Amino acid sequence: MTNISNWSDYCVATYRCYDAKADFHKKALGIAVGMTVGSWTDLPETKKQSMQKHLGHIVSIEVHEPGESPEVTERYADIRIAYPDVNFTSELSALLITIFGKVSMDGKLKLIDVHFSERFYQAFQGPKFGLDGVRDLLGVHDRPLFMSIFKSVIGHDLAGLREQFLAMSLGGVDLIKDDEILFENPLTPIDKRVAICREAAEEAKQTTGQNILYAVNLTGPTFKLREQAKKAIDAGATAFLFNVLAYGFDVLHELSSDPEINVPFMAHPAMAGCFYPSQYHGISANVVLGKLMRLAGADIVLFPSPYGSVVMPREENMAIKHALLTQDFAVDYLSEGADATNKLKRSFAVPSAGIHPGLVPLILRDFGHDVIVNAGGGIFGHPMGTVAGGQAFRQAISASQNGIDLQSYASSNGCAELQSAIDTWGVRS
Ligand code: 1AE
Repeated sequence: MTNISNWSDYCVATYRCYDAKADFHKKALGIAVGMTVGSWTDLPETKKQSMQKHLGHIVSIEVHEPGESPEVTERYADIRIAYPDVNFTSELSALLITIFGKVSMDGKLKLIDVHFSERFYQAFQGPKFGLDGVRDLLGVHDRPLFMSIFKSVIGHDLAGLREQFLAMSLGGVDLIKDDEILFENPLTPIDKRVAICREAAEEAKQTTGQNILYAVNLTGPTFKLREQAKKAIDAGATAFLFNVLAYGFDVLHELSSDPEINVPFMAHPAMAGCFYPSQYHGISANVVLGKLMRLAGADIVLFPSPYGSVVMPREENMAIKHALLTQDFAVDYLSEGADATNKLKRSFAVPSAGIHPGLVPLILRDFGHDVIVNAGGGIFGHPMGTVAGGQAFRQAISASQNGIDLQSYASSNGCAELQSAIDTWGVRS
């Protein structure tokens, strides 16, 4: 273990390493040296002095043996390595290659956390709008937000999309997002899609009085995304959906910090299954869908919930929520858990996939007031139609906010839409 006087010049990665027999100190040293100066012991003394500032350091190693508690069934160690800032530039790609490039392929090693140096952290503004900014744009502060997802989009024309948009809007949604599989296509190009949906949002507002943000899918060749974003903004775009993991965190960072792209970014988790689900490999959900998304500038982040059709363990969900809402980012935690000085705005959490009204009480129990309830099939699949599908969700949100169980609320308020949703999907507790 090294005694460094100024940890603020280092980014610290925490790894979980499983191995029945390994010498974890040797493993840690191999990472600290191998991912920085390459070799150390063989260097002459004069060279060691000049290389010292580039050397990675072991911060701590916590070894866990099977049987020490009921949860520990295999031998593992949590290893923290500090990487000197001087080795890499202020891009997330540079950081990730430094802390989890080659070693990501070397044994049962998972990156489970990262804390940033002050210099690295200061290079990022984080979400431009954040949770509070999104609420301000919508003018909704007194309840969880509600979002719906376009379904059946490929092969549909503009009139078809308009019809879907209008029905979702009349159901009482705050946000509507494109399906992430909708790319540029001759039937519904981005500028035309934005214009027609904006028109539908205005029409619905006459009835509901609600503002709506439409997160249009920003796609295309990487070097043309900026141009594409501006084209969409000129057509009236109010938010972007972005497949961050396919393009890279730095691409989101560049786009979200562009002063001319002044709308919120919604990060889709497509491909996240390549990173977090394995116990032994990859990058934890709190890092890949939490800290890195927020640092790169996502105002809103989607991820699977513990209750729907694509399931993520609750503990991992809560770790993402923590990463999106708190300031546990900077390396200062090593010296008494201090908060970072440059505070990032909070990002909205959106537990998603297979969500229906009967899951709303669980979502609000786990995520509280500052969450976006999001559904596609749970709206379009409602037996009374899409508008009723949205209304059932709004009723479920009101019931849960008031601490009333859904069945009692539906019965005592004559909510046929919620009742029908309960009859179809049930209520989970
Ligand atoms: C975790 C992403 C969820 C998503 O993008 C999506 O389209 C969900 O659709 P439903 O609600 O499962 O129909």
